[in-house]
Amino acid sequence: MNELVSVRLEDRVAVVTITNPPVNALSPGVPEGLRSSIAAAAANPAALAIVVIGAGRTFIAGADIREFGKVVSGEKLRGSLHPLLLEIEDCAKPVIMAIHGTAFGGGLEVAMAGHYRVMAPNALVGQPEVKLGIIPGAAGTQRLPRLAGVAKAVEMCAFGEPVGAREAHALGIVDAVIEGDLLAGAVAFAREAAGRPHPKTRERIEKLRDADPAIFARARQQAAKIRRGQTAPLAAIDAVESATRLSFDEGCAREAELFDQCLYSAQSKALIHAFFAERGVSKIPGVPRDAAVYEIRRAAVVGAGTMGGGITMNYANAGIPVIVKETSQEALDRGMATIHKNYANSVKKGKLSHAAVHQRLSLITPQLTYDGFDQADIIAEAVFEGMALKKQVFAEIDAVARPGCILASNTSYLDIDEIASATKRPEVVLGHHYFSPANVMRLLEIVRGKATSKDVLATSMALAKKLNKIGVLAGNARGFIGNRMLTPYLREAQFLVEEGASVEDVNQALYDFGMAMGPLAMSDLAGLDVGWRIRKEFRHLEKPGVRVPLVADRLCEMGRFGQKTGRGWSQYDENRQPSPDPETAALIEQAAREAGIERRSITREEIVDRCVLALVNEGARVLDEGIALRAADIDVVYLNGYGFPAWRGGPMFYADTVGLKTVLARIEEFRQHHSDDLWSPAPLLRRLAESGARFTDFDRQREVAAGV
Ligand code: T1G
Repeated sequence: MNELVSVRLEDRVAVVTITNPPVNALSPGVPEGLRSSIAAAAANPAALAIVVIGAGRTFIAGADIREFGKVVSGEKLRGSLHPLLLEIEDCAKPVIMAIHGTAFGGGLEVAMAGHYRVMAPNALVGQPEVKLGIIPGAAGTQRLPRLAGVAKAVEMCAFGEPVGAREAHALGIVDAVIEGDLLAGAVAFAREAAGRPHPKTRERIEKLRDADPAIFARARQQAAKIRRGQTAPLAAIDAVESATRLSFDEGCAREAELFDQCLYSAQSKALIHAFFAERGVSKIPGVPRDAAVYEIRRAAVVGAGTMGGGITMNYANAGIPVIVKETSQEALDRGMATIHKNYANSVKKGKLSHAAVHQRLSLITPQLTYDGFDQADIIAEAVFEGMALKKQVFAEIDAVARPGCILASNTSYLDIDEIASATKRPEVVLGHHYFSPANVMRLLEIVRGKATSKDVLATSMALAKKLNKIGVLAGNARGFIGNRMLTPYLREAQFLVEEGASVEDVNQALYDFGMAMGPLAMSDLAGLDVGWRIRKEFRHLEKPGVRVPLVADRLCEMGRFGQKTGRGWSQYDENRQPSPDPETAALIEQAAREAGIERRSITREEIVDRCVLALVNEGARVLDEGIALRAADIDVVYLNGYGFPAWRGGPMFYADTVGLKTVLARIEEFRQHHSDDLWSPAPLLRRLAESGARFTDFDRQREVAAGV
C-alpha cells in the first residue's frame, strides 16, 4: 500500500486499486505498492479473494517508458517485476485481475500472473513491446503461450497487435467478459473462485505440447517482410520458442537475455524516440491543450479526385457526414467509383463488414453544387494544385460557408496566406495536407497561415486524432515540412543517376537503408507529373547557374508519368511490377553527356549519404526557420508520411545517432565536390555540431523556452 496502490475490503473480497494516471504505468512505487497490498490482503483473514483493478481510464498500460532512458540495466527494469509476479502467482488466495482499457506489456504480464482474468467488453490486451524495439521482459513470452497457445503468442509478441475481449476469451487469455460494472462483476467472480483450487499460469503446459515448429519459421518469414530490418520481432519469436523447449525458469532466463540485448540496441532508442515524438506533436506553444475546440459535426470536400476521395473517406470513417463536390458528373462518378472500390477492398481483406461499409457510404453525399455547404463545420479543398484555381475555389466557398466554418486546403506546396487572401476570413483558413493514399496514410500536416487562429489550430489537432491521423503543425513555407525536405532528397537521387548510378542502384540502396521504397520508385508511384506541375509553377524562382535535375522533365514531356502510364524511371507490367527501362537509362546517359557530367561508379554508401543527409540538412533549416516546432516533429512527418524506417527514429534522430560532427563533415565534403548552392551546411546544423549538441538537445531547449 502506498499513494499509488490502495487496498480495501468489499463483500469479503480485497480490492487492490492502482492509481497512477494517466495510464497506470508500472512506475517506481507501483510494483512495491502491489506487493505490499497483495501481501496485506493475503494476510487478512476477512478477505476470501483478491481483485486487482486500475483506477481511471485503464488497467496497466505497461512499464513506464519514461524510465527506460534512465535504465542502466535490464535487470533493474525487470527485477522489480519478475519476482513480484511469482509472488502473486503463489498467493494462497485467488487473485483476479479486472481489465478495462488496455492491459499492455507489463500490464498483461501482471494480469497473467493472476489466477483468473476478467475483462470489460471493449478492453484490449497485448504485448506491444516490439513496437518499442524490445520484447516482453516479465515472462510475457513464457506465460502467454501457456494461456493463448503458441501460435497466437508468437503473433502477439512478434507483431505487437492487441486482442479484444471476445477473442481474448476464446483464446483462453481471460476467463470471462463482464458486461456492465467491471468491479462488481470481478468481485462476484472472486467470491465464486474463493472456494476452488486456483491454477498457476506458469504450471499450465497443455498448450505448449503440440507446438508446430512451422509456426516459428512462418513468423520469422513474416517478420522479415513486414518488420524488415528490425531485430526485436525476431528476438520475441526466439523467446516464445524457448517456452516450448525449456522449463519456465530457463525460458525466463532466455527471455531476460534477449530483453537486455534489445533494450540496449540503437533500434529501441529510435523506436522509443518515435513513441514520444508522436505524442509530443500536439503540444503547441501558445495553444493550450484545452484551447476552445469547435465540434466538427458536418464536413464538405471540394474535389473528388484521388486526394478528395481519400479525404471524404476519412470523414465518413470517423462517422462525420460529408458532402463531396465535383464540377462534372463524370468526375464525380469516377471519384465515387474509387471510393466504392476502396471500401470493397477493405471488405475483401476482412477489415470491414458489409454493414460498416454501407453505413459509411450512407454518410457521403456526392453532388455538383455547393448546396448544404452552409451547414458544414469544415470545408476541405482538394482541387488541382495551382494557385489561380485554389483562389477561385476559396472565393466560392467564402461566399457559401457559415461564419466560423474552418476552410482547409490540401495544397502540398502553395502559400496558405495567398490562398487565404481570396477570402474575407483568413483566421479560419489553414492547410490540411494529407498524404496519398489519404484514407490510409496517417500523417496530416496542419499548416498555419499568418492569420490562422489558435482555436482553429487546436480544433485541427483534435480533428486529426478523430480521423485517426497524426497531426503535425507546419509553418507556411513552400512544401511545408515534408515536401520541402523531399525536394533536395529527390534532387540528389536524380543527380546520382546522372553521375553514373543506375535507377535500380539508387532505389535499392535506400530500400536497404530501410526506406519503404527507393526515391525514384516513390516518384513513379506518386506520378512524375505532380512534381512537373509544381516545377513549372515555381520555375521563375530557380537561381540561374545552379544545377537542376535534367531527366524528370524529359520523361514527363514524353508522357512517362510513372506507374500510371506504365513507364517512368522504371517500366511497369500490368501488375505494376517494375523492371529496368533501357530507354530511360539511355535518356539519362544522353542528358549527362549533354551537360558534360563525367559518369563514374558510385558506392551505396554515397547514395545513402547524399540522399539522407540532404534531408537532414534541409530539415535543420526547416527547424531553424520555425517551420517545424521540433526536430522530433520532422521525424514524425518522415516516419508517417514518407516511409522512413521507424527503427532509425526519423531523419533528425538518425543524424543524432550518426553524430552531428560526422554529418557536418560529410556535408562539407559534398560541398567541395558539388556546390555551395546545393550543399552549404545549414547554420543550425553547424552550430549544434560545433557545440557537441544534438537535435534532441535543441528540442528540449526550445520546449523549455516555449514552456510546453
Ligand atoms: N509509460 C509512460 N507513459 C506512457 C505509457 C507508458 N507505458 N503509455 C502511455 N504513456 C503516456 C503518453 O506518453 C501520454 O503522455 C499519455 O500517457 C497518454 O497516452 C516489462 C518492458 C496506453 C494505448 O507499449 O500504447 O511493459 O503525452 O496519448 O491514445 O515487459 O499510450 O499525455 O504526456 O498514447 O489513449 C509496454 C504504450 C511498455 C504501451 C493509451 N506498453 N502506450 O493511448 O493515449 S514496455 C506500451 C500505448 C513493457 C514489460 C515491458 C498508449 C495507450 P502525454 P496516449 P491513448
